[in-house]
Amino acid sequence: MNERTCSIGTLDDDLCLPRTSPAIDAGDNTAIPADSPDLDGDGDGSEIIHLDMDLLTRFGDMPGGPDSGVGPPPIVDFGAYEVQPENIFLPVILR
Ligand SMILES: [Ca+2]
Ligand SMILES: [Ca+2]
Ligand SMILES: [Ca+2]
Repeated sequence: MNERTCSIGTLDDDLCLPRTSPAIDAGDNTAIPADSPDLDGDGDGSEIIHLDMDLLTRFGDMPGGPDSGVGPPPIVDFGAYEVQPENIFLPVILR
């Protein structure tokens, strides 16, 4: 899996969030616009957009992280890209 390198502060940043960002799970679920361009191609342009700029889920939850946004979890992240649950770093414990 290609994982996006997330950094903020330089001109070549790609707007994704580092895993420590307070913007994760801090968006407003009620502010997601309608899927008028039908990004998911299901023929329904009246549903909310549930994909981010990478066409991955817009409603990912950072487990154990605060849900400081508006609405029930999973809460959208601020910005164009959602931190994806499968991309969340989990430490490996070796015996
Ligand atoms: Ca989220
Ligand atoms: Ca649609
Ligand atoms: Ca969370």
